[in-house]
Amino acid sequence: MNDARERRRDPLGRVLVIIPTYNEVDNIRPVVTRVRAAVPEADVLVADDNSPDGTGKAADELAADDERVRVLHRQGKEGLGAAYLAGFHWGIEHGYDVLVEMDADGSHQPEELPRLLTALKGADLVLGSRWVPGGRVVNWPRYREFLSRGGSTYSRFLLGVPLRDVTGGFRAFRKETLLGLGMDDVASQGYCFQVDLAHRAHRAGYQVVEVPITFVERERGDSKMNRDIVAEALWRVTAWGVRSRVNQVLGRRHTG
Ligand SMILES: Nc1nc2c(ncn2[C@@H]2O[C@H](COP(=O)(O)OP(=O)(O)OP(=O)(O)O)[C@@H](O)[C@H]2O)c(=O)[nH]1
Ligand SMILES: [Mg+2]
Repeated sequence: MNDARERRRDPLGRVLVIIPTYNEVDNIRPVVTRVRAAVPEADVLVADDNSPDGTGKAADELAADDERVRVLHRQGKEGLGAAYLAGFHWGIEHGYDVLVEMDADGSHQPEELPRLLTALKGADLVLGSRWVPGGRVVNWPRYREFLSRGGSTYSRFLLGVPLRDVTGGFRAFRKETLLGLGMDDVASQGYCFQVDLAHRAHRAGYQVVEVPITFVERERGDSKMNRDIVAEALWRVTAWGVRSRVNQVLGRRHTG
């Protein structure tokens, strides 16, 4: 990957922090304010799925006061993955070089963004990671930690991805990484979306680096995580893993 090595010497360029929202009216203002303070050189895109609680309107008010804040209004709830894909396309079309994923619910600390971005200078994709030394979770019930650690371990072994936190959603991508991993047929739901992106980036030979983060359980609003999202992740990861093992045995390249 000579191109990638060349690129890594360059400055990062324009950074867009994408925040998908569905019913985060009490969270959106504090999180956007914290992002703007932590990385004043970055722009923010709120990708709202027409939240019934008025999050989109609250985001518009923030955008009216700050030209570095933009809002992508989507028609209805289509899931986190679809909102991110729309945000990635918007960012690439508008000339951004780095696309950051971040939740609106306060679980991801904007103050940790500079560390993610510094790590991206030497990588193609940076994952904020709860499960590397130095990473931690605050106020998470035991079962959530079990589910998250278990999901990452299961994916690591089944997919052969040497990463500790593959389900997390606090990440920084170089534009070239997103373009190179074939994001349009990425599995678009919940955890699967994150697992699929990390798996594809690793498989395509990109350098993926994990940076420890402190993940804080949301204090306001409702989680959108549900049994269907977990079940989908489980069966999809299993299907990808089995397929890639079969292809290995048959000596074929795994194509997706
Ligand atoms: N645009 C959009 N955003 C969504 C959708 N579902 C979730 N989100 C946002 O994605 C982020 C993560 O969602 P959460 O509900 O916190 O899900 P989670 O972090 O997996 O679950 P918890 O750990 O329980 O909070 C939040 O900013 C949500 O508002 C959706 O369908 N559309
Ligand atoms: Mg959350």
